[in-house]
Amino acid sequence: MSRDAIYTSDIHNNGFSFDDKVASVFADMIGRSVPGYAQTLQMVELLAHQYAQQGSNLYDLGCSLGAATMALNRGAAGKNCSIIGVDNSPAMVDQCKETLKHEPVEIRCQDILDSEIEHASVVVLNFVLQFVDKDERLNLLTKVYQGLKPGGVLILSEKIAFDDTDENRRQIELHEAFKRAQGYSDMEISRKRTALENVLIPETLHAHHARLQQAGFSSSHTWFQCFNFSSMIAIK
Ligand code: GEK
Repeated sequence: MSRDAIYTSDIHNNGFSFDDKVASVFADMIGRSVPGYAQTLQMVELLAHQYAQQGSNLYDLGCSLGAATMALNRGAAGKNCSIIGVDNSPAMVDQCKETLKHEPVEIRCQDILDSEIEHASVVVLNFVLQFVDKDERLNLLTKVYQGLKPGGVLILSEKIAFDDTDENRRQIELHEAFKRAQGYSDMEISRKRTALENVLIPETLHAHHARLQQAGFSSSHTWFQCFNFSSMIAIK
């Protein structure tokens, strides 16, 4: 796995995009940046095992290099499901397709706002909705809801914000302490923070649960939180 050293230099000062450079170090980057990332993958596998319905479709929206796609594949083993990963970054999709070329999964290069969701029992948005324009988020969740079969689930993992300013600052400090403990320097942390401004827009857990309800989900709950990262499950 190549080590993420992108923000050790200041050449990446034009914001953040999922380009070749990011794709080539992505596995290391997300593992050292998102507290609990490995656990979300373990639980995607467990939740797929629990909720995948025989012969249905399972979607990993914003699949990057396919880590959650493969977790879905493992979890749904033996249920004759179709596993579909979707991402609109050509760099991510090229690398994902190459890595998973012998696996029984389909990887599509497509905007998740345009992708069809049908006959689904499990849909995953693992740290992806945060990159989608806020005005489009309800439409996307509504489409996911409509594409799910009764009893199907959405697993939604996000970086989150807090209404209380002090709490928000404390959680950001803890996240930055986590990144320092993972070997990122203060300079790298600060450059990445600037690059992600206006690109990654976190919302509160309350806002997420309210939107899930608005999209039609009969119930949703938070199953994981570590600092300002969280994962929810919503049931149709
Ligand atoms: C994982 N889920 O390893 N359409 C398609 N893809 C998109 C869109 C969009 N509109 N917006 C963003 N993406 C993965 C990690 S990373 C999270 C997901 C992170 C894609 C984008 O190209 C990138 O690959 C992914 O969403 C976000 O479990 O980098 O923090």
